[in-house]
Amino acid sequence: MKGTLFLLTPLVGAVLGSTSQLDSCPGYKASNVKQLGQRLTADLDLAGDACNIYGTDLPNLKLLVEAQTETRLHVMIYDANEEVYQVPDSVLPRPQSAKDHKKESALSFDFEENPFSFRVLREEEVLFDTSDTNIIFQSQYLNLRTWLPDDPNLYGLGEHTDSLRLPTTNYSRTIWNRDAYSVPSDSNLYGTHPIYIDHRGEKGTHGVFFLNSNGMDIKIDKTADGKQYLEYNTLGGVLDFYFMAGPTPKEVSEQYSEVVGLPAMQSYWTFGYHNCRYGYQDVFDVAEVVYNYSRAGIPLETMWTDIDYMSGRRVFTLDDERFPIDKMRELVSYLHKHDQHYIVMVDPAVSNSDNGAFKRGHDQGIFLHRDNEQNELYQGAVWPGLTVYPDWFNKDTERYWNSEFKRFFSPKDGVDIDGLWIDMNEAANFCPYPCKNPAEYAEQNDLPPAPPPVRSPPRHIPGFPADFQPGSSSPGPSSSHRVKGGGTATVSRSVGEKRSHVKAKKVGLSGRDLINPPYQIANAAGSISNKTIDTDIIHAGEGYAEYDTHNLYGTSKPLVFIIGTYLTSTLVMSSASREAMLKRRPNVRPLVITRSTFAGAGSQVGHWLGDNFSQWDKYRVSIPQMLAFASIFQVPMVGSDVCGFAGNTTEELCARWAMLGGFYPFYRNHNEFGTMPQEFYLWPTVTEAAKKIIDIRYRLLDYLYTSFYRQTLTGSPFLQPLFYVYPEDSNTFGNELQFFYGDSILVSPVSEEGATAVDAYFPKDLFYDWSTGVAVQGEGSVKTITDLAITDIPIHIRGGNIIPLRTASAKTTTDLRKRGFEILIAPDTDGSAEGELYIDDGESIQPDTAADIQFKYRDGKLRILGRFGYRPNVIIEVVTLLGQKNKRRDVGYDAQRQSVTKKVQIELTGPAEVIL
Ligand SMILES: *[C@@H]1O[C@H](CO)[C@@H](O)[C@H](O)[C@H]1NC(C)=O
Ligand SMILES: *[C@@H]1O[C@H](CO)[C@@H](O)[C@H](O)[C@H]1NC(C)=O
Ligand SMILES: *[C@@H]1O[C@H](CO)[C@@H](O)[C@H](O)[C@H]1NC(C)=O
Ligand SMILES: *[C@@H]1O[C@H](CO)[C@@H](O)[C@H](O)[C@H]1NC(C)=O
Ligand SMILES: CC(=O)N[C@H]1CO[C@H](CO)[C@@H](O)[C@@H]1O
Repeated sequence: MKGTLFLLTPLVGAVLGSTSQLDSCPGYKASNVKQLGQRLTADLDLAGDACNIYGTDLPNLKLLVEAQTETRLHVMIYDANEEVYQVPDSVLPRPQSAKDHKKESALSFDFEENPFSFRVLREEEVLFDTSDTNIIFQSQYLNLRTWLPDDPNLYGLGEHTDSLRLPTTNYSRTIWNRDAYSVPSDSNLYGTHPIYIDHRGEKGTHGVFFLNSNGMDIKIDKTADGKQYLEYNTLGGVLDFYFMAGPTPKEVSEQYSEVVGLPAMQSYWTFGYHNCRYGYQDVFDVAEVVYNYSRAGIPLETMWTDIDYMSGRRVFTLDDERFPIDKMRELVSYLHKHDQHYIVMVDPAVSNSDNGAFKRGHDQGIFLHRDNEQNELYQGAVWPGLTVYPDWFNKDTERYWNSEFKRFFSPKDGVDIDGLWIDMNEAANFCPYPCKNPAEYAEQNDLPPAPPPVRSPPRHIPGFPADFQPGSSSPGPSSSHRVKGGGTATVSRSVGEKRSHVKAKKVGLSGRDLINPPYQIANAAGSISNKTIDTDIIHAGEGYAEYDTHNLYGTSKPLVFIIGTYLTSTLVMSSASREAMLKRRPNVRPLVITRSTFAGAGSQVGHWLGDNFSQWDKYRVSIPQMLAFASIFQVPMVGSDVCGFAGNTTEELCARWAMLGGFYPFYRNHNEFGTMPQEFYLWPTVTEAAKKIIDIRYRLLDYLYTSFYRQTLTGSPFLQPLFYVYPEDSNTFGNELQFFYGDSILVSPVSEEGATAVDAYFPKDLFYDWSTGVAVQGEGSVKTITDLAITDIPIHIRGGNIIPLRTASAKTTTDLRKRGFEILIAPDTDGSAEGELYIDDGESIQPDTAADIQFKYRDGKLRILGRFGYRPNVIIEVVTLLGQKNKRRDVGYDAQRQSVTKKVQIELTGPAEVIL
């Protein structure tokens, strides 16, 4: 087979017994097959009588197969007329074929003509095989099934809180973005990532990305006679697949980043510790928390505020009594003066009431409306009550969003935020379908809820301005900005011309039931329009239906860097928000943390794992959920709400979570309204845990920054499940409670309540205990690590690695950058090790200069080489070599740690050597 890109030999296969009632569908017959270089095309025509089960069968399809790179094969089956909806290129730009790749592709494609089916192979290994099942392509339903080997190791298909390695029987992963409070398992959650990794141990790993934004059920199961399969059941779009050849898990991740885009680099400070809660009563409360952290000696890098700051929970408003602008500006400037940062939440839904953001958006005609005679605004009920929703496909929405940002978050006279948090962008609508009367629903459900009492400054807060101190001033101006009920506009002024009903190509078939499609996906919220925007809403511009684009509402599209300008076309909420942040601070990497994501979102934004609970199972599941995002979906800026969001936490859980969160790329404590406070300073053990882990995290921050940066260049994941590092060790395939933090650090958190031990798996490799420095020989078995206090988390360094550490931690990441370096060498069994260090100014999108330094250790000599562009103005102060069991006479020998430490003074300005 080698050397042949496309094999046209007909396949031979026994026809299987009945698979489902869909068997009556005739499938398609291939004809007019043409192969030109790396491309193959064919016509696919319905091979018999239409079965019309879920809509009508499309009679004429086309097949396009492209070997796009040596490791990527694109297979697409679409309607000959190209009327069927396809994910807009402006939302997910399609990867192009490499012009000059070698003739030989790692993947080959073969197919059977009648009925049409196909296979994808890597050498002899069949990766994907649709034989003996008929492809179904109907107006509201697509079905395609691939056979898999027995007991496959499959990962991905997000967003979910199921196991990292997916179940293989009777498993259904529904994908339909929703506000999934409590992040339940066996349920569709906030995001859409229809990519899976199929890991076959020694036989290699590959990935399959289904580029489709419609609602779907992906089923993994066995037939009655025990044959394993994976099956796509989709409400629309086309069959558009990208096969990534691997053959290692890391390479699959890299290849996927070529398809959906490399993740965005984040600023240095964003890796500091963040604190948030929903339910801070007023700006005094927020200031007190900032003060209490500093008094407790826990480094707080960024303070956050949830929707509490808004007036009646309306976006782009401030609660004048509890969060008045003058005090908000004082708070922000206090934070900035102390090298700390501030972030607030923004929701997409705009309150339909007397407020500027609504009036301006209404005047500009950028809200969604119904396609009826009255051109009625589409309305739902969210936090502020009656709301309307920006239409991200309207070309004027970008300007609107930018100008609201510019106004409200103005550094001159607004709330000068450093990052942004976007929520409720699935989009959430509390009012259940059909939501006939959202105003009444809002009224009955207390939206917006009554605000908490107004206070004068309750307590002395040292260091804060006089008007934060008791007895200083009267409460803010009285309720001039209260939400007014009633009197809301429901009819849109006829701004903009009436939409044309002639649709461009790939916008969507007409005549579909956009509310109750005949095939129903297993959406946990019931019908597809329930608790969200009605799916029959038609967007401005091309006229996309919400039915097709629902899963895109909250997310992003990669930005293209062209001659110093960021260009975007269609903007969905995340990218619009990123763009708006960039407008405020050009060339500064914008931190945008979002709840809803679509494939490729990592190129713009980070993600917090949603509204979890303060429970041990949520603590545990945060690990596989984070790993899926960071290593598979290419959204590496990720983390869950530390100590848990909803419900009351406990001291033990919060301490353990503080430790685990120390290894989330995005490290934030967040808590729900009405639950007991859980700031780290509230309990002695949690304070101790937090201080200890932040100390470790900060000393390792440049290691994190370097590995994260590497991912933004190559897609090679920073955080990794064990099987990424040991792909041939089958004991690692199901491990989801330990993980690698970069290539060099194995983290094995305690996972059970009340436990003081953890059973940690150690692959056959040499490790070093972080706290004792002592070598641990992994034997491919579980070791029980005991006597772990609730302020302990087992950390092991993998032999063969060099880790750059700061010599000490600091109160802020700004101060941290003034600390010198310690180079920690953890040699492998043959006595060598390698590592790297990347440093730049910490925030520019295109830094002028950077230092990209390699460390190589062998035969007692450490060599430091690379590019030394950026001058960090600190030196390497110490070099430490682990694994020195035999007593040495050196001055810095530590018999207990079995290490040698040498004091040095090495400027990071050019190559150097150290003899150890
Ligand atoms: C398959 O899963 C469904 C839904 O979770 C459940 O109702 C059903 O009993 C399961 N069937 C089998 C054979 O386990
Ligand atoms: C800050 O600490 C003081 C003193 O321990 C405490 O009374 C107060 O409740 C704390 N405030 C907050 C918001 O945590
Ligand atoms: C919408 O969700 C609610 C529960 O939140 C449920 O009671 C109702 O049946 C659902 N409606 C539809 C149309 O799915
Ligand atoms: C959580 O703690 C608060 C007190 O801080 C208490 O009022 C509330 O009932 C607790 N909730 C639960 C679910 O235990
Ligand atoms: C803070 C927050 O957004 N919580 C909400 C999450 O969503 C559910 C509805 O699904 C609300 O009830 C919560 O209040």
